[in-house]
Order: sequence, then structure tokens, then C-alpha cells
Amino acid sequence: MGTANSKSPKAEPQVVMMGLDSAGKTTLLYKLKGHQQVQTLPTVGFNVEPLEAPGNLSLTLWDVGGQPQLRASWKDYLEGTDILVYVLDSTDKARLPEAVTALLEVLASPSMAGVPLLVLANKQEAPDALPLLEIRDRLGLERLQEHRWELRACSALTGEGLSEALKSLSRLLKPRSHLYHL
Ligand code: G3D
Repeated sequence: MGTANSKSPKAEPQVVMMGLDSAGKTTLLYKLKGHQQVQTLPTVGFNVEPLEAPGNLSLTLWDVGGQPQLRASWKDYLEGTDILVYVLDSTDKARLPEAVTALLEVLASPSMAGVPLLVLANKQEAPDALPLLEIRDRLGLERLQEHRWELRACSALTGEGLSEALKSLSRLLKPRSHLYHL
């Protein structure tokens, strides 16, 4: 995605991965991809990291916590997004409301109309992780009318659930799949 309004013609799916800081996004990508130079673009004021992901996916990684004043410019960066991957720290009960608010704000952006959503409930190997059903309810996923979505449990630490997450990603990238999965 690079800079705002600088899209080249689309060759591969544009995946935006978001979540609060410490959700585990970077760990997740390292696990999926192996080591790769992560380049932060500090000029835009939040962390935006372009990366290549398995399956010829062009991926942009965002931290969305703590910068509400910058959210007005999101629409410039979200344009052309094919799928939103939202990573949650399943152990961070205190910041779950903030994570939900940030997700709903992103989904409300006009650029996100109809864009499918994959929620990754990360850190599920931790003994104090919230169960998936509770996460589904707290996020209000079943009330999302305008987005196809899937919710997957995973652990970026152990790698558990990541192959299923990639399958969900390809399924959601296929147009007109209308199945909703837990
Ligand atoms: P971010 O890129 O979303 O900001 P990071 O998050 O990938 O930097 O991860 C933040 C912290 O969470 C790191 O711990 C990382 O090791 C940990 N983490 C990531 N994924 C998992 C997981 O699946 N399980 C557990 N238990 N921890 C995870 P540190 O201690 O380095 O801050």
C-alpha cells in the first residue's frame, strides 16, 4: 500500500492486519513468514509496516491503539483493502473494550464497506486466555451484517491455529463465500 493514494494496479490481494499494540501481530508474521526485515514508517504517525505474506499476499501491518486523533486519515490508507485481519490478545481483558472500539471504527470507514474480516484470537495457548465464544460475543461479531467474517483461535508463539487461519484467509478472499465460521 505504501503511501496514501499511491496504489499501483492490484496484482495481489491487499491484506491489512490490525490490532492494538502487543496483540501479537509482528510475532504472528514472523511465525508465518520466517524472519523478514520489518520497516516501520514513522512519518505517518502510527506504525505501518508493509510485508510480504505467504500465498502472494501483499500485507500491511498496523497498530491501531492509542492514536484516535490519527484515525481521520485511515480512509486514505484503507482504500483498496481486500481483507482485514484483526488480531486480538485473548489474555488482555482490560483492553478488550478498546480493541472492540478500534475494530468498529475501522469497519465504519467507507473504504471498508463489504470488506471481509478475519479475527485472530491470539495467545490462546495461555491459561488465562478468554474462550473463543466469549470473544465472539464481546466483539458482537454476529451482529455484523455488512461483512463476511471468521473468527479463529491461534497462538503466534506455538504456531497453533495458523494453518487454519491461512485457510480462512483464502476462503474469505474468494468472492461470494457466505459461510460464517467460528
Ligand atoms: P504487536 O506486533 O501486535 O505489537 P508483538 O505484538 O508481536 O510485538 O507481541 C507482543 C508480545 O506478545 C510479545 O511479548 C510477544 O512475544 C507476545 N506474544 C505474541 N504472540 C503470542 C502468543 O501467541 N502467546 C503468547 N503467550 N505471547 C505472545 P514480549 O514479552 O516480547 O513483549
